[in-house]
Parts: sequence; C-alpha cells; structure tokens
Amino acid sequence: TGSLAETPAIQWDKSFRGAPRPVAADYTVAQRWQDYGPEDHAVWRTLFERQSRLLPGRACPAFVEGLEHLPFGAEAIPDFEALSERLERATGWRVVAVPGLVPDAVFFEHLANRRFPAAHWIRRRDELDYLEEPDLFHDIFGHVPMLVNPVFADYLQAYGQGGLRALGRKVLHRLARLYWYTVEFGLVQGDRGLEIYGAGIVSSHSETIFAREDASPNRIAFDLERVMRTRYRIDDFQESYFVVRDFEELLGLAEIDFAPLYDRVAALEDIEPGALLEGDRLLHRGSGRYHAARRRP
Ligand code: HBI
Ligand code: FE
Repeated sequence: TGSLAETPAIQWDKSFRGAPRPVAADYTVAQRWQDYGPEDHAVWRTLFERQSRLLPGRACPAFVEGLEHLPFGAEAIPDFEALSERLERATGWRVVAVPGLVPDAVFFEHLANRRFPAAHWIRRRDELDYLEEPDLFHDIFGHVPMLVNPVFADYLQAYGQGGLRALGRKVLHRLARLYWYTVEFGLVQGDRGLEIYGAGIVSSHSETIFAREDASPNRIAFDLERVMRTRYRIDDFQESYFVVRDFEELLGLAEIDFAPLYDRVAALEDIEPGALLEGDRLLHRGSGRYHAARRRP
C-alpha cells in the first residue's frame, strides 16, 4: 500500500557506544554524554593537553581566547549542552550532535542557522593522528573556539547561507575550496608573524608545525578567485596555505555576489594544489620538499 512507502524510515546511528541512536530529519542525534567511557575521556585528555601546550603563540589570539572562554578542559569530553549555553551567550551559536559527515544541504542549513554540527564520537587511541572523517575532537576543539569570535561567527553563518544559494548550481566544489582554505586550513597575519586558525590545523599536532613553520608549503595572500580555482589534498598536509589579513577580510566576502564570480571562475582552469601563479602575492615560496619526497620515496 502507498501509506507504507510514505512513512519516513527512521534511521539509526549504531556507530558508537551504547544503544543505537535515532537520527532526526536534520541528522541530529543525542550526544548521550553518560555513554562515554574512561578510554574516550582519556583520548580527549591526551589530544587536549598536547594541543593546548602547542598552540599559544602559534594559533591566533581569537582561537586561544575562545578556548579560554568555553567550558573546556583536559579532564573530560565537553557536554554539548553546557558548551552551547556558553557559546549562545557569546555569539548566538549552538553545537548539535551528528553521526558524522552530513549531506551538503543539511550542513549549510545548520550553519545558516548558527548551529555547528559536531560528531558525537571520538577517535580511538590507535588512530590518534590520522582520521578519515572528522570526529568530536576535530569538530569541538578545532572549530568551536573560533565561533566565540563575533566576526568569524558571522562569516561561518554567511558561508552556510552562500551554500544554500549555491545548491543546485554546479559550483559547490568551488565553495568547498573556500571552506577548505579558510575554515579548515586558514592562516592569518598576526602581529608577530603567521598564526593558524583553521580547524584542520589547530586540531593536528603535526600540521600545526608544518603549516606555520615548515619550509615546504607555499604561503599565499588570500584571494577569493584564486582559492576557488585551487584543488586541495584530503590525504596529507596542504601544499599551499592561504593567509588572510584579518577576519574582517573573510566576513567582507559575505558582501560579494558570488554568482558572476562562479561564472568567471568556470571559464578558468583549475590550479593544482602546489602550483604558483604570476599574480600570487607570495608570503613564502615553498621548497616543495615534503611532497616531492612523498611522490618519489
Ligand atoms: N558535515 N558534519 C559535517 N562536517 C563538515 O565539515 C561537512 C559536512 N558535510 C559537508 C561538508 N562539510 C562540506 O562538503 C561542505 O563545506 C561543502
Ligand atoms: Fe572540520
């Protein structure tokens, strides 16, 4: 009968501790803080202590201040509700638990409404440094501190709104490059040199050093059209990083009509991750040594 086919199937997330969790239409699940075991909290502690030791002076002040402002500590995995209450008072953002990567439309809808989707599960101790999918440590430690900053908070919402407008056009990969080279792997010009703010960097011990201090990668002044044309690596350190002057530069992108830009970029060739262009404003010309050695071991 027709009625059975129209009944939406309830989805269940069986990926982590305890009983399967029902997944809502917007892909949210309950965090169920009580279900974390001592080993989960210990993994959080290891990662938290390692990164919070490394980041002062390397991460931008906005990140370090965000970390201090939030009810975060090494002792235990944060409770998303307590975290959301503090974050909401600061910038109106909340954190919602999800099983993992969610469809683009769902992701954009959450961001456009100032909800950050974070994985409820944490990595195992035997995969401390390499992950295929973002886990709770990446999502919470990496992303949430920057959302305490009002300018960055507005930028991420604007990105979500831009994503919703881009749905159905064949341009999402270009918008995803903007996200990748800012929100995930962005650097910012600080008073005392380059500072990191991208969540993929600040949540990674080795990339924190590589992105900021290694001679190998290019460091290029941020340019929207350039970034939209640049392919990226998902399996290793980046070959090029893009540096913004400040977060006002990012938020300023929200004023731009992307429609003519998408058309212009569509007529241009993609740029390989490590390539340099005539017009690039280079802050550091990378030696390329790291990736060259990986290609010819
Ligand atoms: N889902 N949970 C989660 N986290 C992300 O960072 C994410 C996602 N879905 C889609 C997505 N990112 C990107 O592909 C978009 O920025 C295009
Ligand atoms: Fe991320």
